[in-house]
Amino acid sequence: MARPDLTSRNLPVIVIGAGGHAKVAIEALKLQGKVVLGIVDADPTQIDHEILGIPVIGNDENVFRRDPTTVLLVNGMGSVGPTERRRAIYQRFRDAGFRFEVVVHPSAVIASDVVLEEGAQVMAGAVIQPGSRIGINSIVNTGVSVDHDCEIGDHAHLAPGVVLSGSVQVGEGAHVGTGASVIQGVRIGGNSVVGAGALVIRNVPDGSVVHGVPAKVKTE
Ligand code: JB3
Repeated sequence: MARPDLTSRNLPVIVIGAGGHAKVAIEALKLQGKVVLGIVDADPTQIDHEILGIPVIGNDENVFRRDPTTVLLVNGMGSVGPTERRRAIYQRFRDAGFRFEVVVHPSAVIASDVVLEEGAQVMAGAVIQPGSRIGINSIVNTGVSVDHDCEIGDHAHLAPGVVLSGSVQVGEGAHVGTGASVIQGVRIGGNSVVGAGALVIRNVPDGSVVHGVPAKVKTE
């Protein structure tokens, strides 16, 4: 399960970003019993808005002026393709000494030996089978199925309804789109994008975009 040095620290949480992904993360955090101090957002018009009763308390400076040992952060930025923005947010705060909380919706089914790295997020209804590792700052979104011995790279995003068979490797920063399915033993390359609904039956090269049934590299 999650690294003990992260889950044993019962610190309050601040969420970065006040959009749709933050809403899903906050719902899970509340069900985990976490204290959420507030949300920070780059858009000044978001100030004083609330998500599920949690207020937007300022921009990122509101976090940077705090002592990094007194709060944990949750990355509320999702991705609908390239994952760089979410990764950059994680890196900026991590470089300043802040740590990221693991988010696990209580309805997720996670095998006892699964490793959830720092900042990993497992949303409602996800299933993760034994032998799998979920990388730093990655998202296993709503209803995703990760079967045995999968490796999900750091900063990767498995969008809602993705199905991975056994021993699938998802490279760092890859985005696997909504409802895509991947057969056993396939490697999805780092920073690649798998289109929604694709059926992946062959390895996906690093940095490529694939789509379709069966999935092929997009050429245009
Ligand atoms: O499909 C699903 C289930 N979820 C999607 C998710 C994965 O990605 C969702 O439907 C959206 O397509 C998308 O959600 P996300 O990332 O929450 O996007 P959006 O609703 O646009 O909200 C992003 C928020 O982050 C905006 O309010 C931005 O102003 C804010 N933001 C952007 N950069 C930032 C920064 N906030 C802070 N604090 N710092 C930044 O650097």
